[in-house]
Amino acid sequence: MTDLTKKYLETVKKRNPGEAEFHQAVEEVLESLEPVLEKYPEYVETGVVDRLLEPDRQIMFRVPWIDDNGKCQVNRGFRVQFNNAIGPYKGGCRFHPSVYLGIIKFLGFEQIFKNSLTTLPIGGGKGGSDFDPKGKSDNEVMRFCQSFMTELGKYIDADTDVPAGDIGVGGREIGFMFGQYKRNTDKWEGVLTGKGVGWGGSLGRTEATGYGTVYFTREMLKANGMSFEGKRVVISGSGNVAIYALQKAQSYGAKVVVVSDSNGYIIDEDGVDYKLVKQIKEVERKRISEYVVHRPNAKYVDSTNPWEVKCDIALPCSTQNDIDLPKAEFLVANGLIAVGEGANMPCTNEAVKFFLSKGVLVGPAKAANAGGVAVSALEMSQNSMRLEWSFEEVDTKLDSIMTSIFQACDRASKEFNMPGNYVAGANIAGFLKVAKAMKAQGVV
Ligand code: NDP
Ligand code: 2IT
Repeated sequence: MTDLTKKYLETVKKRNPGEAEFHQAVEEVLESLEPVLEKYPEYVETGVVDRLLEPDRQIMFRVPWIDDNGKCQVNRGFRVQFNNAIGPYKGGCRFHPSVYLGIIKFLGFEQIFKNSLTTLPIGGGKGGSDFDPKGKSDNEVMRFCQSFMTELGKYIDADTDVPAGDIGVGGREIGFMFGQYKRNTDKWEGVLTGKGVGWGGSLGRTEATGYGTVYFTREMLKANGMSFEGKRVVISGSGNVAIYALQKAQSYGAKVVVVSDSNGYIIDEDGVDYKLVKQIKEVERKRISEYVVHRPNAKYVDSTNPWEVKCDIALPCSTQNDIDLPKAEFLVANGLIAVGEGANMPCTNEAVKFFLSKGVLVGPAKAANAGGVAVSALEMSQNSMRLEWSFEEVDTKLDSIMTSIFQACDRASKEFNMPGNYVAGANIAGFLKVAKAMKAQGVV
């Protein structure tokens, strides 16, 4: 680590105590940028890096709501508007009990580079709450979302900041939040993405992150003379990203044998039944253990570590720090060839370094899962134009965006003498576009 990286990192740690995930995300990016800052010292001299490490604005607010027993509950809401050099703040909202400022900041920080990679004009932001939608009635979720939006709505609009979904926030939550925004402002505008089809949502947005992860991984494999065909795949998670990564990987001839949730995982050597997972998790909102009721040949394992099952390709699609060094070591010892990060920061920095040292291909989250936000940006375009594109049109655009993201990562990794290191390539390519814009716009 260079002295400059150490200095930036020390400042970040001092200024943001106790925010381990944010420190982790910053460290990974700064390490990748070392040769870039040597080549372009102007980004140090004009304070571009110092400014990138400090969010434009961090909003924290109380979210009071009444539960079904008539009792007042209080949660905490967040929106971090990190950087809008290349477009309005854009990024999802996460509702999960683990949410605190450090998680929202790591997500918002990564979103800057991810959004830059999409080639579309969107800045970086993220929001959420420590509210847990699990086990709540639809009415409770609605009252929570309305209260959350009544406060958040003061800081966003279609040209300023456009939230979307993430863990715990899907079509139902976006619907309730959009309704409340509209009621409070009297404006119909594309202030949220991931809306329902028929009222401003884009066809293909639901599938976009999972499909995009597989499109990126396909390109990465192809560039290294391989493909999904016949490969054994393990997926963590069984939510929005996991479901559509599962479907797309299978369509390319992969054999997906595992999906999981926060309680355990199922292993199905006949290949996981995508429609069944979709029905259990997306429609019925039940536990993945339910799967074996319908598929008696499959097995439910009461363990939160699906990475104890060997595979050729790992698609982590649940949450951050899902794969640590010991899990990475197990996977590599058992023949892993590639990782496609559907989730945000699903591998620890140590795990990523280990994978790269062993020649395992790593499709980093910022690049590999950018398909979701890319189609969100296409939804914004459709809303502005008052038009609706077909599923095929959106999917074709998504595929070509993911392919061009892979090419950008590949090019940057070669330009800075780290061929095949798509992690560094993504950080560098994502950074350069934002840095150039920030320098041109002066010290703001
Ligand atoms: P969902 O809420 O739809 O699904 C999340 C899945 O991960 C569920 O299976 C959930 O299990 C599991 N999970 C969540 N938290 C944990 C945890 N702490 N430990 C173990 N398992 C956990 O979320 P998404 O599919 O939308 O998001 C998954 C990942 O993808 C996240 O990292 C998100 O940031 C990232 N992402 C999402 C995008 C999107 O468009 N939705 C875009 C880009 C990235 P359970 O059902 O038990 O809660
Ligand atoms: O992490 C992500 O990119 C998302 N959760 C999607 C963001 C978006 O604005 O669609």
